Amino acid sequence: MMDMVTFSSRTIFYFMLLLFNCVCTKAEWNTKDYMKREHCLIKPYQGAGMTIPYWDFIGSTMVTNNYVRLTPDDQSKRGLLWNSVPCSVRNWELQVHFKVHGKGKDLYGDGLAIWYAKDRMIPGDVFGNQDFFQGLAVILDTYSNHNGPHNHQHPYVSAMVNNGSLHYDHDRDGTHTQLAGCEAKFRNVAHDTHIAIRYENDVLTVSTDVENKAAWKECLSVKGVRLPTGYYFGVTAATGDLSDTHDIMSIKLYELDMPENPKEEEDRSQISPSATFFEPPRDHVEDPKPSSLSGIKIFLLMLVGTLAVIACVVIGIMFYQKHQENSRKRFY
Ligand SMILES: *[C@@H]1O[C@H](CO)[C@@H](O)[C@H](O)[C@H]1NC(C)=O
Ligand SMILES: [Ca+2]
Repeated sequence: MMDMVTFSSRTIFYFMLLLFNCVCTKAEWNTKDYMKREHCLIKPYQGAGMTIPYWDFIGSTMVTNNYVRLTPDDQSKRGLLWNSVPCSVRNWELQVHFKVHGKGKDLYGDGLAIWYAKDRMIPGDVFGNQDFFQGLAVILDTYSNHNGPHNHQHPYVSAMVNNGSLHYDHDRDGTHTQLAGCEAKFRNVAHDTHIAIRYENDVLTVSTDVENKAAWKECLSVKGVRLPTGYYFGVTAATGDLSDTHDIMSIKLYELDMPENPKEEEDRSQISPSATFFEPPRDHVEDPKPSSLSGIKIFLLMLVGTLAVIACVVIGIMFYQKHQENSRKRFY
């Protein structure tokens, strides 16, 4: 009798496991990578009551049957959605199915951000999350705060790595501190929009699928990115004077193939997030430094002037001597 009970509950457990895996990996073509259920947000979201297994949410975040709404299309909202299980996977790919839409035709904002960060559930000014964060942010910025001339359009996707010392500067749309970025027209489109963040062997690659082509398009790829293990995944969004609806349909984390030599792998649990390569600021033209620039110019002008004077004097002396010789010859 006991054996029967154990057997059947185990069967149900395995059947459920199979079912989850099927639902999760259905659309995946790379069978070597597998999904980590504990970092996954998939339909149906709700567990018992208003909770989502493995996820916490605060602020304006609202859970429905078909999406998790981080912010409605109303002013001054912040919505946070954070995974409650730290990620021990070293190489991973996070795929987020999202939707940004609203009534605004020309004015809308502010956008959303996808996080792999040390601290979770702390509201703040960086698209709903705290500033001076530790970890990685992939920012989907829909509103251009910068007043000066632009090198890029919005919506704009960018990546930022922070060890807690950097401030996200909205006035420059974060271009000071970004690793790289790209334009992506993901807002108010009728089709599905996806973003993939791949972190493999210290290479961070962000791709989008927002053009209804069912294919990933590379947005940015940066090597030399060091992220610790044990951080949390999260998604946050914010509205200000301008607003938009920011929805999350699904979040899926895939563990990627282990590196060839796992024995040489260093322990990443204690390192500080860092990036070797930063993009030079895009739309921030350095203010000219008149003193030092004209100083160099004056120095060069004086140098050229002095050389010209010396040359003239030398030529003049030579000419004079030649003339004197000629005069002397003429006299004799
Ligand atoms: C944090 O990053 C800044 C600049 O990116 C660097 O100057 C500083 O040394 C870093 N601090 C730590 C503890 O890694
Ligand atoms: Ca902005």
